[in-house]
Amino acid sequence: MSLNSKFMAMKTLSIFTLILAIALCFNSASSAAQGMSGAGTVPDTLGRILVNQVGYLPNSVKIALLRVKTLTFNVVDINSGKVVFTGHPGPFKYWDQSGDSVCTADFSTVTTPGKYSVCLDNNSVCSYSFEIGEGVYSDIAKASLKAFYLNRSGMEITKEFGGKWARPEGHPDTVVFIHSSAASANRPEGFKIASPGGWYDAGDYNKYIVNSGISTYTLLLFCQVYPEYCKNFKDNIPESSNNIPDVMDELLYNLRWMLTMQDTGDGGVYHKLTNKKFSDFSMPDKADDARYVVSKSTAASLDFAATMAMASRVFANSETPELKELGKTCLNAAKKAYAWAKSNPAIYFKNPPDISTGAYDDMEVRDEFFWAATELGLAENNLALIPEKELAMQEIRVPSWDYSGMSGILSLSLGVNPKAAETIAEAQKIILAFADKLVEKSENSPYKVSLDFFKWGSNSDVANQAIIKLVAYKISKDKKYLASIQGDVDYLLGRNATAYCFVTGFGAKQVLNIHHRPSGADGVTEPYPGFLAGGPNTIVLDDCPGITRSRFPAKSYADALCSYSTNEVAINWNAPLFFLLGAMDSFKK
Ligand code: 9MR
Repeated sequence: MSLNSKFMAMKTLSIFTLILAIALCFNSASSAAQGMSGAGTVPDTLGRILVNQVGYLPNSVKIALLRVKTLTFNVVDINSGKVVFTGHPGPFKYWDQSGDSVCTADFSTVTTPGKYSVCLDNNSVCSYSFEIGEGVYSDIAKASLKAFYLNRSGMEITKEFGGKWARPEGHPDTVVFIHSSAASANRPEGFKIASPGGWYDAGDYNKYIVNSGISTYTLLLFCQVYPEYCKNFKDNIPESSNNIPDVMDELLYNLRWMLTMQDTGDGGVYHKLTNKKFSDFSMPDKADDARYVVSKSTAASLDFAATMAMASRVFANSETPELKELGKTCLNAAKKAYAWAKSNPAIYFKNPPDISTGAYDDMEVRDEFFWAATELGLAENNLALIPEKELAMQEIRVPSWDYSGMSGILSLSLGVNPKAAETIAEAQKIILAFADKLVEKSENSPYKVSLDFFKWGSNSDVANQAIIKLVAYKISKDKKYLASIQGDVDYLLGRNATAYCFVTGFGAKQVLNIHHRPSGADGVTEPYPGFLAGGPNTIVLDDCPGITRSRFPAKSYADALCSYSTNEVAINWNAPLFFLLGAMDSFKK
């Protein structure tokens, strides 16, 4: 399908969805209005009522946002049409990030499982519907992990596991050239290596160690924090029938690729495996430009070392002999990569002149050194490596591909080592204080979120903030974190200034046009499901000629294929999404 016809299809779908949404809203609202005298019903197409469009666990805090002033609001049971709750909104508050004012509509006391809407004006205007129930996050948690399977390189996505998104294998990467920037005595320029497997990074078809590191680590952390949930969790992937949990199987697909990115000669790790330039919007099997490994770097080697050391720790606790064995390989690889970084402490990656794909260029690696040393120290029980003094030097902000300090602190805070008790206690103190600050921010925020700064991939910051609170909850068992975590879920699933549910395939106001090559080229109208769109920001305002985005960061988003700065998807965004949704799904109540 050409790009033009794809756009037309998207447009048609958008119009269709709008009509459907109107019809649904009329239906729900008119059934809601049953038994109420003469209420005419107007669907809330203007986003006057912002709700989490997927749903809530029965005992969770449930807050919608209203963009209109009203004395009361109702919660209507869609099946019976009855008003089950009438409440009074909180004060109207202006948010400088969205440029508008909202008030809260708290209906937490509604706990009976069912399908509901929040309605105003004698139920003449109703929100998108949502569910209350113990299983509300099951499907979306599965989809958010399944997205990694759908983004696997070097593997056919079959109908059995990929449904309508089945596609031939792309990028086998069995022949990859050593780029001049990566040449060494044992592997000169043009030398061929095999580096198969792994996930495509994002909407492009390249594979980057720095970003793979944090994404794989986040899934490993999930396995560490929620082992029981992982044991029973299945998302229907080819490996689902083996004796390894699916989350672990999924991350193994990428981890095994990462291992191939190490030069076994000197232990250094290539920064990325890539085409020379971004390919056009073709399917993976049609995008067959030559592939190169480019330049070893300090950041890639340290991220690799940290992730491999973490993997060895998680695998050591596994019941599978195969994983225990792999853990030893990972630990050896980690030590070699760390040693390489120690001898090459300032090899900062920069794209060579003939390469123009993503850079993931990080000029500050103190945090990566801290993270790698911490993971190795924890994995080897080597207290001398755990950098006590460096701990206090780390910045207090969420993990991201270019900031690993918080990943080290998270790992330490969950560490079990009586001899390192003081350092672990210090890390826990940092996590709890950070989480408290995030909670305070969400309590004071008109939109009830901790996010107050919109970077590229802002939605992933929301999910990463939730990870801090979830780990704080794990450490302290203090329920005070739960409302704020729910606020993060609500934000991502529709209670935000754009009113979009940001996870593809879910919600009523759906993201349809992600900047994702297979979704743009496959001829299937719906995008690949389970992906988190990058989200609003004002960093690049001109990626879509003809589309003028809001100057307010929280609204500066375009559901358009061209909007690589707001509507791309990426593995380091889906990993915290899965962490958050999987955690919520594990709570059940
Ligand atoms: O997520 C990255 C963001 O923080 C950077 O500002 C941006 C520009 O360098 O790049 C983002 O990462 C992209 C990567 O370079 C290539 N694959 C797609 C990634 C998501 O947009």
